[in-house]
Amino acid sequence: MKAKKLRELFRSNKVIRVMGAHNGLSAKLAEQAGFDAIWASGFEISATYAVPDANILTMTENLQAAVIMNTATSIPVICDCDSGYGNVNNVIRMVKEYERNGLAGICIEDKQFPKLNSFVNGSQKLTPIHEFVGKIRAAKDTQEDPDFVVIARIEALIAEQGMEEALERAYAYEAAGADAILIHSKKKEPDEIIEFVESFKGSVPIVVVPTTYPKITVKEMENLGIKMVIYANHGLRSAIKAMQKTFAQILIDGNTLGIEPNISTMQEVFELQGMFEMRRLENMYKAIDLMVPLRK
Ligand code: SPV
Ligand code: MG
Repeated sequence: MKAKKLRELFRSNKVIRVMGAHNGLSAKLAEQAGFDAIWASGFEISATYAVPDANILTMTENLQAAVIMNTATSIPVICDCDSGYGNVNNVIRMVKEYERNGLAGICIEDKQFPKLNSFVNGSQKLTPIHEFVGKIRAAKDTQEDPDFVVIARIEALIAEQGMEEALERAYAYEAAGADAILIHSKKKEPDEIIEFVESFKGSVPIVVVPTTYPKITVKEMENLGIKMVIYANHGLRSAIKAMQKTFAQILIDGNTLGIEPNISTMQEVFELQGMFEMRRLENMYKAIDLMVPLRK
C-alpha cells in the first residue's frame, strides 16, 4: 500500500519532498510537517546508535528502524540500504525482507561493502558497473509487488570519477531497470548536479540529496526536472544541537526552570506518542465491557 503511494508521488507533477528520519518520533514529525515521504537514513540510524555510518549496523538493525518509522506514519518510507549489505545474494534477501515488511522502496548505492559515508574523505571505493547492474537486476527480479521502488544511487561524483563515469552509470542503471537514479554530490554548489541533470538524456526520474549545496530551492529543482529531493539528516542535526544546548544549560543553571520555555511540554509528547488516543480507546472498551452480560 505504501509502495502504491510512492508510485503515485512519482506520477504526480511535483517535486517529491522527502525528510530523513531514524525512529518513529522523527518520522512522525516529518509527516506532520507535511513531507511526502520519509528517508530511513543510514547516517541517522547509525548516529542514534552512536556508531559510524560505515556498515557497522546490520541489515536487520536498519530494517527494524525502518519498520518502526513505517508503523508510526502513513506516508511511504524509502530505505537507505547502503550498498545492499554485500553482494547480489545479500541484495536478494534484502529486497524480500524489506518488501515483506511493507516498506515502499529501497535505495542502494554503487559503493563497495563496507561503505563509508559519502562525506568522509578517502576510501570511497566504487563497485564495478557490471556488478552493480547485477544488483539492480536482482532487486527488480526479486520484488513481487510491481509498485515496490528500487532507487540506484550513483557515487561516481563523490568518488571523484568524473561526469562521464556518472552518466555512463546512470544509463546502465536505467537500462537495468532502476525506478529512479540518485545522483550524489559533495560540492558546495549545485553546479555538477545541474550539469548531470542537463546532460542526462535518459527518462528515469532523478533524485538529489542537497546536503552540501543547501542554497538550491525546490523551485530550481522543479525547473531542472529533478523529481525527488531528500533532506537526509536535518532532523537529527537539529535535535543534536537542541539537546546539547539544553543539557549544558541545566548544568549551568543548577535547575531546569530556564530551559522550560524552550522544550516541548509533556502534553506535546503525550500527543505525539498517542497517549490521548490510547486513553480514548481504553474508555471506549471499558464502556462496552459493561454492556456485555456477565457469564454465569
Ligand atoms: C544517509 O542519509 O545515510 C545518506 C545520505 O546516505 S548521505 O549521508 O549524504 O550519504
Ligand atoms: Mg546512507
